[in-house]
Amino acid sequence: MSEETIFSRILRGEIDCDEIYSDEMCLAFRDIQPQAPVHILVIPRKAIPSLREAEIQDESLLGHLLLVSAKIAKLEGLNHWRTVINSGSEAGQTVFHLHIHVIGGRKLNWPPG
Ligand code: DGP
Repeated sequence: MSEETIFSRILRGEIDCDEIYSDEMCLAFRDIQPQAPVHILVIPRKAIPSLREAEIQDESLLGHLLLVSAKIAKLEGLNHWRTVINSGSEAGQTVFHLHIHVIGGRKLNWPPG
């Protein structure tokens, strides 16, 4: 059982978002605190708290999220980008509804902080 998050409220339309893409499995919208010129979040409609809680039955959903991430990056005109999934607060996760960050539009350094 996962806890209610701000992303559940966005999925229900209770909080506005700058929507980029939507289908039966996921929603994508611009991050409210962008870290780069393009910063989009791809979230499943299913409320999985983080990748730690993902299970084998989520396999096709996780693949779908990655493919949607790449489709969106290309639609945004990106030739290179970074996809990030933070798992756990020490890794930088603040919203406990699994999400993929799609970040691009500038040079991205490695290693990350
Ligand atoms: P993370 O730190 O990996 O859990 O990423 C959560 C991201 O969610 C963070 O970059 C900010 C973004 N965020 C938090 N609340 C909202 C919101 O209400 N709307 C939008 N568009 N983004 C949000």
